[in-house]
This record gives sequence, structure tokens and C-alpha cells, in this order.
Amino acid sequence: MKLFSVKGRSSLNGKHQSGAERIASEKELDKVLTQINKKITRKPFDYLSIKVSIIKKQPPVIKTLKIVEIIADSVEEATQKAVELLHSATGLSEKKIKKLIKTVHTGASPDGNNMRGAMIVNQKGERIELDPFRGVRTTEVDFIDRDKVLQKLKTKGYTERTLDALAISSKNMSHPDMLAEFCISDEPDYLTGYIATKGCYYRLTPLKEKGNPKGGRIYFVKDGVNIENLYNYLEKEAVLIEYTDTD
Ligand code: PML
Ligand code: MG
Ligand code: MG
Repeated sequence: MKLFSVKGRSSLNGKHQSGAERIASEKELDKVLTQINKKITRKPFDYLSIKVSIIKKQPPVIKTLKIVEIIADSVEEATQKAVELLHSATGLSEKKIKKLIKTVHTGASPDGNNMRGAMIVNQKGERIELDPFRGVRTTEVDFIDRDKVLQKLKTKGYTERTLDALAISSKNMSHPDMLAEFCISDEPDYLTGYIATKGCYYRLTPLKEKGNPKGGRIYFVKDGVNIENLYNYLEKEAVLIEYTDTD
């Protein structure tokens, strides 16, 4: 089956406004182009691009992480839960994890802004992304039957952001050197974040204070990781996710 990678983005005065990325079969292509166009034209823009490229190698199909929902009374309580999950998945001390999380809350790029991609942290707690402004961006991933999966997640009270985040984290966790992931949105009013570990997507609310425009991701990796191989897998190799209802 012919598959295409479809990537759209819009900007205003050189500033990124919105983006959307999908993997589509030939049959779905028109529909997906319309969906992407709709999504990236919601905010004002003066530049818009949609790029379609064929995927040369048939992508592997991997299973989705299982969603575990955790509602906490406060950001402190949710963060403590996140720290414990990350500590047991990575072996890093709680102190180091807290410091890294704080970096995301205050802007992880060296200029104090959000990074465009994710931080990469090894088991010593060192940041090892090749470019600390850009980080690494997980892309080339989508659900099989995405529209159906979205409907299903919505009936459970989840959102399209959950869907995209679940796809990204499922791909991330399928890499043998990835141990865990931390994510909070850069959307000021989207307070649900998550921790991904091998097998599980812990959806934590509230993981940030309302109104904070800072957000981003931390990828926790094994010490011996081959960084070029990791970038290549996350940014270049297409992967399809199969959703199975687990609850
Ligand atoms: C969720 O709803 O499960 C969390 C989604 C995090 C979205 C991060 C983002 O804004 O990209
Ligand atoms: Mg986005
Ligand atoms: Mg965003």
C-alpha cells in the first residue's frame, strides 16, 4: 500500500502558529489534506505550507501505550507522582528529575524560550541533545484508523492532543534506548501532561499552572545511547500505531 507523509505548518510574521503531521494512504490523501488545511488555518497566518512525500519503506506497526489516568489535587501532587514514576523508570535521583522538570516550566532553550523539540537526558542527568535550542522532534508517526481512534478517545473524555501525544510517546517508547518521557503542553490553559514509560502513558492533571505558556518534553535515555541512531529513528523512520482498547 502506498503511504504518504503529510506535514503542514503555518506562521505569522515568521513566528510558528500551528502545525499538523499525518501518515495517509493514497485513498485517504484528499481527506487528510483537507483536515490538515482546516487545522493549520484556524489561527491567523501569512505563510502556509503543506508538504507531501511518499514513504519509501513499509513502516512497522507498533502497539499503543496503555493510558492510565491520574487526577491530582494540585500541581505539586501531580509533579511528585511524575517524579516518582520517572525515578523508577530511569534510576535518576528525585532531586535531578525535579530540576529538569523545572527547566521545562521556565523554558528549556538556552535563550529562556520553549525548545522546538525535546530535551534528551541520560542516566547521569546530563542533557545530550545535539542542539539545545532545537532538541529532537518525534515525527513520521500516526495511528492506523486515526479518525476511529480519535472518536474512541473522545468518548473517554480525552482530546486530539491526547491522540497526537499518545502516537508520539508510543513511537518514542518503542526505541530500545528510551526509558521514559515527560511532557507538559506549551498551551497556557492545557493543564494535562503525561509521563510515558515502557508500556504506559500516565495522563496527569494538573501538571502545570494555568496561564503558563512554557512547556515541552524531556526524553530520558540509556547512558550508552547512539545519539545519531536515536535522532534518525525519531525524526526520519515512519511508524504506524495500532490502538487496542485496554479498559
Ligand atoms: C493528554 O491530553 O493526554 C496530554 C497531551 C499533552 C499535549 C502536549 C501538546 O500540547 O503537544
Ligand atoms: Mg503543535
Ligand atoms: Mg504545542
